[in-house]
Amino acid sequence: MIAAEYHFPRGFLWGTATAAHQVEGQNTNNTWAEWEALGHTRGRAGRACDWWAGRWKEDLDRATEGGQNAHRFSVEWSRIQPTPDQWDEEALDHYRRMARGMVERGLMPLVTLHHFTDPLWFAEHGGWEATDAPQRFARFVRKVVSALREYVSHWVTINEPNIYAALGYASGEFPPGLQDPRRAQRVLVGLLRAHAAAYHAIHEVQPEARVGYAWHYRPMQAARPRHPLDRLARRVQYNAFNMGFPTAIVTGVFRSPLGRVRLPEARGTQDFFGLNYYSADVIRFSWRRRHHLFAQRVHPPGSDLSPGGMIANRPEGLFRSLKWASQFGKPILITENGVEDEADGLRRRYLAQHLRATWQAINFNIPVKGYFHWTLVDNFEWERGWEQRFGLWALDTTSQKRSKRPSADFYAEICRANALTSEMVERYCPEAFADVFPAGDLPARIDSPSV
Ligand code: IFM
Repeated sequence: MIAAEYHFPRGFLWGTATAAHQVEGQNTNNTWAEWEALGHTRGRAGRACDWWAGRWKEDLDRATEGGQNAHRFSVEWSRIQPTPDQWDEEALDHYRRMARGMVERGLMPLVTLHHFTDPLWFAEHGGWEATDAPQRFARFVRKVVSALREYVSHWVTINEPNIYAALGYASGEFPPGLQDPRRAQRVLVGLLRAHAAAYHAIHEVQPEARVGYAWHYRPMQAARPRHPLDRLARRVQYNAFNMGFPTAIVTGVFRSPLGRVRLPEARGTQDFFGLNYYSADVIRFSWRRRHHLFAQRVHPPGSDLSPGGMIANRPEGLFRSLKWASQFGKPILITENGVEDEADGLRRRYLAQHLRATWQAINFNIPVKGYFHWTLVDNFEWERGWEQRFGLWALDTTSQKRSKRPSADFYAEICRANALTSEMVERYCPEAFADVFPAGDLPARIDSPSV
């Protein structure tokens, strides 16, 4: 018997999110293939989930059977434009077939145009620091949108520009492996210009399109709330990581600790807000962290941590993130949320708690229109290689066999019911029941009145 339920609005989008390089396999012509070959990652993408060879079909069948009605995926620039003067129509056809395959399966496609990988020729030409990078990206975007517009109306221009710039140019874990905050800021400005150029290009080709970018937001607190250096480090880190890019999209001015850049072409280039939320941070000042603006990020004390220790399960952080995102006045899509958890011991309660936070936000009139879980099947996790498993389905990379984790069934029930119920939580993650359905807020059981 259902005692209580959190019901989502009609038409809510339920999906999973993937990215080309993480699932396709056989990518050889981009910066990540090169980075892996140089030995900077724990293992290589290899065949990944074998989507390029056609396994996207069976995985999308899994998504549909799992009650989902949307899917976020990305196209690989280096396949579509292998050299500056060459378009690979076969590759474009592949993505057309995929987008059509989604529509036929009842999944609304949400397409990301850039998700961390750059074609080698583009990187050799100066990457996002080159003055003509926005035009080059817009040319590619025009080509893709013209090819897919029959099936796709929602576009994410760039995934997590802040992660791309911070990890590639400040901490050095992503290619090109630099530790230069000044260049990280320059890259972020390049990505802003590219986003703006892509936004305008998409609307030229498809005026009715809905366009956004996917932003990785981290709520942050000072480790010692009264300590002036912790507070300063937190403020600098918060503004640099969370605020510069989204604010510039509203004002047309990018402000960073290193200066101010005017970008009038970026103003108003957003039809929805794409939010990627995983975890929250506590910030401590550290003299040793010059490349990180003197900030040491740690998990909030006492957090429920993922097995690899990367993610702190802080669902209230999602509520705060949604509240923060609502200031931009646009519909919000949760474009990513999930946890690395091979044994599936944490994922079910993480999911229940984060969906409760989402429901709460909706009830505060925050316009959340969809939720895309990261991810459908275990995929290649960048510098962490195959060590982290984010999938609702587990993947054996040798045999390509998929095995369903209990979370896949849980998520399927939620998607089908368009609701999270107390009965589901009791079955899938009883340890989180009191948190997800607090006795003080709702009766644990409401008995039907006898008639
Ligand atoms: O796998 C990544 C994804 O590519 C971008 N956002 C975070 C995910 C989990 O690490």
